[in-house]
Formats: sequence, structure tokens, C-alpha cells
Amino acid sequence: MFIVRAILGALILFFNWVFTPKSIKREATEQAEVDAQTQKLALYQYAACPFCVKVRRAMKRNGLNIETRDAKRSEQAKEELVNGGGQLKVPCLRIEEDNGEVRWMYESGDIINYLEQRFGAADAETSAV
Ligand SMILES: N[C@@H](CCC(=O)N[C@@H](CS)C(=O)NCC(=O)O)C(=O)O
Repeated sequence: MFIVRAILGALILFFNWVFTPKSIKREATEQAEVDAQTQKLALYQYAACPFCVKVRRAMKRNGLNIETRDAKRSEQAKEELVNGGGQLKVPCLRIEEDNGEVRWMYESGDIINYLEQRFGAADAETSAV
């Protein structure tokens, strides 16, 4: 089972690498504004988890520089996730609101919807450069 998982994981990473999506291009000032906002976000994830890959691809398409924290390789990240979010499940987006409140969002689909609504690149695939 371990070997099957390792092979599947390697395949996922390989195809993700081969078919890396293009990022939308923003004006430098606009990108700087987005970067300032995404500094308050962090994605807890595993490298070869297909749901995490899906979220990372959405981040790439939308030109979002969000810190990723590997909850499998880093004991600290794992503890933060379990203590903060309440579950050891990835992907999970940590969202620090402007008022300092912290939200933990699970479910890849919800995370992608949130990022696309907030950073508005629903047509990123077609406007890619
Ligand atoms: N429906 C969830 C599925 C997430 C999921 O099943 N994640 C797996 C990793 S691929 C997980 O965290 N399992 C718990 C564990 O590995 O401890 C989503 O779309 O985000």
C-alpha cells in the first residue's frame, strides 16, 4: 500500500509539473496589493495530496503567493493545524482577517471558491499569458 501511494504521489507531482498552469499577469502595483493581502494567508497541505495540488494550481493560475506549510513533514505545521483548525486534514487555509481574527477553512472546493471570489480571477485560465 505504501508503494502504491508513493507511486501515485510521484505521478501526481510529475503531471502537475508537466501541466503547470500559467499565472495571470497583474500590474506591479496591483500584484503588490494582492501580495500584501496574501501574506495573511497560509495553506496547510501535503506535497502529493491531490486536493492540495488542486488548490496549489488555483493559486498559481490566480498569481497568488501564499505560504504553504507541509503538515506531513513539519511537526510544527501539523500541531498548528490540529490546534488551530481542529482536524488533521489538508488542504486547510488559515485566514487572518484584518481585525486579527483567524479562520481555518477546510475543503479544497471551498478554498478555491474563496480565493477566486476574493482575488477575482474567475477567467484566469483564458486570460493567462
Ligand atoms: N474533501 C476534502 C478531502 C481532503 C482529504 O481527504 N485530504 C486527505 C489527504 S489527501 C487528508 O487530509 N486525510 C487525513 C490525513 O492524511 O491525516 C477536500 O476536497 O479538501
